[in-house]
Amino acid sequence: MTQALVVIDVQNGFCPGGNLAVPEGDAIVPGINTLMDDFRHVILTQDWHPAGHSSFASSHPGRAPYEVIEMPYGPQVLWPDHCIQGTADAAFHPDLAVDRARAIIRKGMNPAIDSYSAFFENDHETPTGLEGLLRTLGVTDLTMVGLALDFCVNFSAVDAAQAGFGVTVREDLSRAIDLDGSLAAARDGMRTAGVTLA
Ligand code: VGL
Ligand code: ZN
Repeated sequence: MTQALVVIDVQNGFCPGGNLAVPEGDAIVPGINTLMDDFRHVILTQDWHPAGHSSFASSHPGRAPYEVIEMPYGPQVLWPDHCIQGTADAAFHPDLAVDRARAIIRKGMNPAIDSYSAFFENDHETPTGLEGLLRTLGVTDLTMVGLALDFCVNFSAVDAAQAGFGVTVREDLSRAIDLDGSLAAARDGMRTAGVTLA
């Protein structure tokens, strides 16, 4: 068994003061830094949108953040503008031990498709390359932590389990947005996919 730690989107934009702040998003940083010492491979993901991204409510006249619209690839929650490439909002939390990371996977760069998962864009077809990286490294088992538990951590964990990795999500080192029951639905979906919630 070879393990990797995948740290999802621990960025200023998802921490208090950020454009899409997750309650207590910053509280998990010290624990994640400590956990990194237990892993040979540490991967970070970074939500990295071009300005005017199609997941932003501001790109859809008459729409407000947190409304849901139909996109060609399925329903899409509209978000406040967040994590725009090169901005402070998109930077990692300043205390995150980014130097420990073997690789940083950026996602959400295609203007037309959102990407919650670290493995595939929301069309569930376009890969980010993370699966190939992990397989090349011989990784079999993943521990996932980060933001937000009910969106990017959830989608990443389900995709990883479906790809055949053993997956554990550390809920104590993750925080949720919890939109209209999204946290409960995410927990159900992860359990159904065979993800261990710890
Ligand atoms: C995320 C919403 C939009 C996340 C990213 O990291 O969970 N959520 N973009
Ligand atoms: Zn995003």
